[in-house]
Amino acid sequence: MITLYAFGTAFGLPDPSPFVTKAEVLLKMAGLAYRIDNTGFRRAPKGKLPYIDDDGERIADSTFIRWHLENKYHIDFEKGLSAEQRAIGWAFEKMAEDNLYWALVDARWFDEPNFAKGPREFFRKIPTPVRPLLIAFIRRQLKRTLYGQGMGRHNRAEIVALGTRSIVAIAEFLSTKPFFMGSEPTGVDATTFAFVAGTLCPHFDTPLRTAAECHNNLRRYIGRMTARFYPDLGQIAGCKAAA
Ligand SMILES: N[C@@H](CCC(=O)N[C@@H](CS)C(=O)NCC(=O)O)C(=O)O
Repeated sequence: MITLYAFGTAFGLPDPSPFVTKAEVLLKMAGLAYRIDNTGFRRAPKGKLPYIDDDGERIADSTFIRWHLENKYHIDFEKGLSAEQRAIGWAFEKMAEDNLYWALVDARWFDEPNFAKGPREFFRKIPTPVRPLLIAFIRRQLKRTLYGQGMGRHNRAEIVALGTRSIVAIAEFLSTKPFFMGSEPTGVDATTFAFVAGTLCPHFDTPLRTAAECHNNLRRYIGRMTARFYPDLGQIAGCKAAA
């Protein structure tokens, strides 16, 4: 049995981490049995979630998890796609993971009202005397990471402009198709679903969310993906498959 190490459902999302959601959707697409464990962060091989344990073998990082599933279980997440579509899928995935993601981090962790009702909650089990110190330490570290990555060198308006451009690109490529590459979901949908759902999350008030809400096709897409892969979750951000 595969164990997926995750943070756990939060803010109306399957997981606050889009990378964890991506990995879970891939497991669902593969039709493999798995269980979720929300207690593995401290033992994460690369210090991040997600990772999986597959019969004693630990694989960290959502892309390596995908490649592991493809290799070990002979799953083709891109069945029927042309080489051109596969290349486009990879580019969109990395745009979401390495660019849009950091705009989401900025909106959730460094906008004070969003931080107060969002990530601050992750620390609620930490004893009161050390909690503010730990929160300040983690935020300082994350700020440094954001700066090192590059996104943190921009002002808020510039960050929003970059994130919005990614949302528009996803919406325009999706266009009227039911799923990202056509009539059926493929591997790239695990990523685009996870990051668009995270952007639309109504728990956070962000200009990026407002930008995403303008695209009805994105809302229907999230509704469609949720109905297919998380039927028990109801709706994410009130998105219906047909609206
Ligand atoms: N490249 C990784 C990124 C995973 C990632 O950034 N996870 C974040 C949550 S969204 C994390 O665990 N951060 C904890 C930390 O950096 O301390 C993947 O694809 O899995």
